[in-house]
Amino acid sequence: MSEEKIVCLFDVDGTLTKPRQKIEPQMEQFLLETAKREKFDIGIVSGSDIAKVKEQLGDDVISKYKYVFAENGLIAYVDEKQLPSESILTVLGDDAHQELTNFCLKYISELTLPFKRGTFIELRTGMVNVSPVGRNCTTAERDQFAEYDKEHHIREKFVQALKKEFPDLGLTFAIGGQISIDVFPNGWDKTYCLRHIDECDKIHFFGDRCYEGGNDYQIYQSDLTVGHRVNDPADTIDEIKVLLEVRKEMRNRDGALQCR
Ligand code: M1P
Repeated sequence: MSEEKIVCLFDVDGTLTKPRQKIEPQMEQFLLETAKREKFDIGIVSGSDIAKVKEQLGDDVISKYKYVFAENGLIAYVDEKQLPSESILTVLGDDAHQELTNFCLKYISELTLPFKRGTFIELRTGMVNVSPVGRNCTTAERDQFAEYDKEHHIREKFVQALKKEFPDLGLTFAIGGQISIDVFPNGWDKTYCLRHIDECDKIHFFGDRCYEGGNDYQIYQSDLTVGHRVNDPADTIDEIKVLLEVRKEMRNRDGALQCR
């Protein structure tokens, strides 16, 4: 009986790294060595753009892993080759994009937070990233805003307002990281990247924001994946070990059945 071909697909922030931090060398070593030993392919899927993925996983990320998907897979590399991408602007159009931008800027201008930093809106290839506090936060400021947001639900309220204002644009508003909201066309969530994965028996997805409204929700729930919800990078390692243990038991059981 041939070995089941699996792909392990990992979210980045909160799954392989602390939010917006670099991957720990032990984590990277564990991933690469385990995948080689156990013969599975690794995929990375992030809501962030490719520049941020490189900052966190290394400039050579594309040569380290078979699949690297930034912006939910709108920017995709398979075996180091970049695939064609689509732009949110072609789907949304300039008028709707401007309405969205104006609404967000107005909404943010009426918010009083403990502090604000610059870059409130970032237009990427496949999404618009909106941050009420501003993307120019230091790490300490991010953590501070994240705590404030937990208490005051700034982003949740913002998402409700966006859904109310733009019910017909076919957009999804997802809370991905610590300080921002990702806005993208319906269906351009992380399940988008699955179309780029070669035929295999199972895709195991590991992510931390798997609850409704989180940016791992759709791919975690998808029938095309086996979802693993994790709390942090250490938990990801534990989940991989459990998965491999179950695989080993199944292999042994199948082997024993064949010998009968
Ligand atoms: O974790 C993925 C998210 O990472 C960043 O989120 P934040 O800056 O809010 O922590 C962003 O790049 C976001 O788009 C992405 O989904």
